[in-house]
Amino acid sequence: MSNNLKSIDSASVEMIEKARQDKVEIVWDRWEAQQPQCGFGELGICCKICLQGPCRINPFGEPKHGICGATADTIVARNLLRSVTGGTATHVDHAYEAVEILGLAVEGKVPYGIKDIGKLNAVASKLGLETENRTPQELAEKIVKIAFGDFGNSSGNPMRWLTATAPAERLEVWKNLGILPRNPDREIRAALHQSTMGVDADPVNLLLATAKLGLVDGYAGLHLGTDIQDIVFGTPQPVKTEANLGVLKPNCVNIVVHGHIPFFSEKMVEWTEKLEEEARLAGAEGIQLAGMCCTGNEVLMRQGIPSAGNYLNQELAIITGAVDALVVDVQCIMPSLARIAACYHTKVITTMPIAKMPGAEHVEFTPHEADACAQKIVRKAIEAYQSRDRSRVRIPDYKAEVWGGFSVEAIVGALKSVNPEDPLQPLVENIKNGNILGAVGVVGCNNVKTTQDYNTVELVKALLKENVLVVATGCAAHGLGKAGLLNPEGTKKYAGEGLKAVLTAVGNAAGLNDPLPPVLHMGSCVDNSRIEDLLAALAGYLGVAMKDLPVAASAPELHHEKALSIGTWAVALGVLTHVGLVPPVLGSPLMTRLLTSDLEQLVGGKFYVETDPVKAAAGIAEHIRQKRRVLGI
Ligand code: BF8
Ligand code: SF4
Repeated sequence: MSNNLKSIDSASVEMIEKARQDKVEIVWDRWEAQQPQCGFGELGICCKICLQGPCRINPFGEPKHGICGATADTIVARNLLRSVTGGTATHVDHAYEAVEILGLAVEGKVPYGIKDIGKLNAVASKLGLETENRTPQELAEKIVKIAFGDFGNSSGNPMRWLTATAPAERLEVWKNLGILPRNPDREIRAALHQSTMGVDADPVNLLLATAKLGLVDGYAGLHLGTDIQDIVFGTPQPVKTEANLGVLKPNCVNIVVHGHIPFFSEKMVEWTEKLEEEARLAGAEGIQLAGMCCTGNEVLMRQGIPSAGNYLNQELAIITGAVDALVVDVQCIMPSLARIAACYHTKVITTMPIAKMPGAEHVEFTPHEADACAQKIVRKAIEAYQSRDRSRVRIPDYKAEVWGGFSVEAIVGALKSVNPEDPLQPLVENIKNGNILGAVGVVGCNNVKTTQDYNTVELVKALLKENVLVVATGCAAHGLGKAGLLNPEGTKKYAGEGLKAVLTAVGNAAGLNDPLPPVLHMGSCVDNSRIEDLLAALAGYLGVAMKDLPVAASAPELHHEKALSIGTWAVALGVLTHVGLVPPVLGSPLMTRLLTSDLEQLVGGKFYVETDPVKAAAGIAEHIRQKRRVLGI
């Protein structure tokens, strides 16, 4: 753990100490109990795909082969493909449910609608649909049909959502590599088949399959999910709110939503507002809803709901003693939550049929019963509030102002205040003249193996000093928010002179009387799709390929399989992708070389592994300078 510190977030540090006093075991204790972690696993050379295993390869001698004869290269490549397939499956399942709900909404069967006609038209146009003389319902129906068409595609042609979204230059690259995905479900199935015992032993072939799964994630997961969610809930526009555990209120019913599914959390926003009076009747001043992880980002972006923090904050929220209900849907939810909640009055409520937890209450959320379900949960929280033990409450007094809601549409909107006719011109001009060196998307998780938020915040501070514009999503965005990097003060404090001048000019032109934040919060991990849209717009404007832009991506504290699948997609887009922790691939020197070097010749992007955030920022800045030299700017 860098610096031997568990977190750079003062609220976390305070709650870690309270957990110790309350004698509650939390994630850092369990991490310690796991030391030393298995070296074979860390290197990716443990295989338990079949029951002859587990087999382990000795990187320094014998054995060199698993029982079936698999080499370290095969084992690492198979494991990586399986991880990326796992990550991809989460986003594709998420997006599929979004499509299902839009389909039901059009039929009037569920309490959702079409909120953003502009986005509906934009998505229809990109899919090549005629938008004139069609009602929103008709258009939505056609969009749903095309999405489901991808999931039922038996033709062998590539996914339509992908061909409609990705730039032509990329399609050509992927076609030549033979990695254009067809039906997302089929690709997930094929990848599990390909990587099971006794099928593919060729690491290069397995790596190409991994890249293909990255594309499935990008287009049948991220883009599909974002497009549909924007249609139903609206495309985010700039909002101001706050982040950190200090957003919890001592005299309010505190409800935290955690997970990834806005179809659920949006209903919670609606019903916490509608049932506020019931909370007052129960003796509270009102209801404070806060978000955590990516569903937190979804409601932050669209509704300005404050953030209670990121992945490593989830247990600490309960430790405050002030959370009445921690309501979870899917992904990144620690199975420890119910055990910890049992030491306090907090109700942990699971909502999804695929994500239950022993010791938690389960209130099944179905789109048809969405309103009744959200009401029931809010009432359970109000009930729990009445049994809160005030002697055990300590809400850390830390929170920072956060500006969010920077969809591409919102960024273009802000730039229009500088140049209404040609909004991208000021941005491109400032990239060309060097006021902005380049742009980096900082994304991904926390990981208990490294100090919470340290890699993310230090990397970003170093990039800002170099006049690199940063956009952020996921738990990285929460971390940057807590550290004060998502508000105008962050610009004044951390941005280099050129970047500061640009952000100030745009902020003033937009009538904000303040600079834009140095880091633009673009949303959840699914919203990484928005970053591609921004890159595609910039590349289109400059008339260059995306891989030639002075940009990079970074996941400084990744832990989830989803971060690997998103990272694979970013590399396939041609983007240099930094990871701040070493993925389990070093046991195969061949795979390590392919991922961190040779891939660049094939797709234009590659992985860059550097665990020191300041060195990583220097490496990324050098990469950006190199791209600028090639572009002649
Ligand atoms: O999808 S950043 S810890 S919450 S995986 Fe999970 Fe990682 Fe957070 Fe969101 Ni993304
Ligand atoms: Fe061992 Fe091969 Fe089975 Fe893996 S697939 S567990 S290497 S025998």
